[in-house]
Amino acid sequence: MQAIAKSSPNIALIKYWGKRDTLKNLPAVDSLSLTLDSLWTTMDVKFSPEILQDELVINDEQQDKEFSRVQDCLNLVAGESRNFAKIKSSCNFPISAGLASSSSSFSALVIAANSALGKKWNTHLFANQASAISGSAARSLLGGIVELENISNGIKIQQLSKPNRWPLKVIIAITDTRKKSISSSEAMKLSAKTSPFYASWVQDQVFDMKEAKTAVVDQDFEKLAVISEHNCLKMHSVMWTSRPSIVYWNSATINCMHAIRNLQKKGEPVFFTIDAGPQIKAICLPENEDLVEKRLGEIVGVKSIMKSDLGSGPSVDINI
Ligand code: 2P0
Repeated sequence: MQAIAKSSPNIALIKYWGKRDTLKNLPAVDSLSLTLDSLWTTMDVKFSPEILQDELVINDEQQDKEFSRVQDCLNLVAGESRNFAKIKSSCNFPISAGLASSSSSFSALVIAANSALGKKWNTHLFANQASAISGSAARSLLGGIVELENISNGIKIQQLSKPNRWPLKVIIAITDTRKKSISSSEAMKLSAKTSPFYASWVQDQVFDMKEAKTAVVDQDFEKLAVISEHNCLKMHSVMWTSRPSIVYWNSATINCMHAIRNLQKKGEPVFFTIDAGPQIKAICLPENEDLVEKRLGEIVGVKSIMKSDLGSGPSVDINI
């Protein structure tokens, strides 16, 4: 009744922002992402009748509150009359800081909980369970470049490109490791309710997805760069025009953007994306990885740099 799963966060190039059903946590738009490999979260889940209450330990620290989302996830996978569980998690990057920690955490939790119960891998089932808790988590169930599509009553994920087919590099400039001031979930609800641009954001996503998918199939870096930056800035425009406005950036975030734009002017194949936090993710080709890392590392306010290849997806270790 115990299993350990390891999963990596994913970085969306065509973003998920907004829900079409808040109760079922279904996304309003399709999305496309890169699964990383050097950032990871492990989840060790043990169900037992001898455990007297749910227990959650993250990076060796006991969590006494705010683990209702973890409990909701276990209830979804194992049913409300399940045994209590001991959950031990480790994460090698900052949590809740715009680095997609919920995607790696909840994908790993769904895999570990199902495996601890002896259930076999089922991509569609696991994706819908993960997505019900955290919309971005389903995409981390597959490696490489992944599409998340809305279907009636749920979602569907598929791998568009294996990690080695197009070996993109992701360089992350960390500008602030503090927890974000407003959760993505709350911020999305606010955007849907108050931004005058929300409806067109949802409508335009169909075109952006089509462009990005064509770029992936054709390995057209320039096309992927243009549509990804556009989609990212559009999502942040929806956030900025929410009331009250949601601004996750700081001055280093903007300076990193300018640095990347300057590299682009010199013909370097690199583009940026930014999620619900102040970190910049630069996507580039292997040959300009060192230059991008150097330029971002020089910017005042950049605290550290993390680098990743595309990953091959989660792994699991079962111990019943
Ligand atoms: C994404 N984000 O596509 C977008 C871009 C943040 C900005 O998916 O509300 O924390 O739990 O379903 O999983 C945030 O993801 O959101 C997110 P909920 P979650 O990556």
